[in-house]
Amino acid sequence: MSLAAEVQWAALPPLTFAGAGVVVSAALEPCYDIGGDSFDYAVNGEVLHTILVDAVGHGVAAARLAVFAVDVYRNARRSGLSIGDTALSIDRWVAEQFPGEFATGVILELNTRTGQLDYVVAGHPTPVLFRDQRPVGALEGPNRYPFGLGYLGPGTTSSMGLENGDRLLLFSDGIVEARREGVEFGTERLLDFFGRQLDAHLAAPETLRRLIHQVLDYQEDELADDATAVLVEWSTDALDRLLL
Ligand SMILES: [Mn+2]
Repeated sequence: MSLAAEVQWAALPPLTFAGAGVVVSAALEPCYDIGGDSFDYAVNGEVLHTILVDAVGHGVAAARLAVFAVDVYRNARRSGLSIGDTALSIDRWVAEQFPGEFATGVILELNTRTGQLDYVVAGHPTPVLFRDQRPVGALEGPNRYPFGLGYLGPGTTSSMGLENGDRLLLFSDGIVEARREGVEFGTERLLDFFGRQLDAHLAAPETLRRLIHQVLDYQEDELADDATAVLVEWSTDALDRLLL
């Protein structure tokens, strides 16, 4: 394992968590020299907190920046900061500690009792909502500046209400920008593939495993960037489905 991979993997939580009403599962396929993707989640009472970040650059520097961004996130979360203030905190700390660098990311909070979803998208591919196995579309709301440039202001949070059975797919650009002969894997291919897997009623970790293999196959096992996907399922029988 490379040093960059040590830095990256030591910071990751268990890849799947299932609780009452919610399943969160992630798959991270690093490229050869580590592209700087990372993620984290926690469930506090009835609220699921999740982040996915993608640091600029490659190697140890990118892994350190990604892990640092997640550290700031954890600290903010444990301090009880709102999601908007958490985004500001990451922005400011990354600007201070890694001047001239940045990380894109998505932060979300889901109330697993009511389905209330709050989120911030910071220069990152916008998560896609699936309802009844079909993509409804990308989450609405502004896509803000990445973390670390010092441009994030107040009012960065968007909100919506999920319906029972909804699934959210977070992903890094390494998934959609995987290339074969100059042609990107692309969002359309991602949504089509994902919808078909959801239709097969697979558990979240198996769905993600198949997605990563699809991306690897597409690029003939030579990723140019980390490919990461995080799936959040909100439903009353999410846990039952995982255990089937
Ligand atoms: Mn990337």
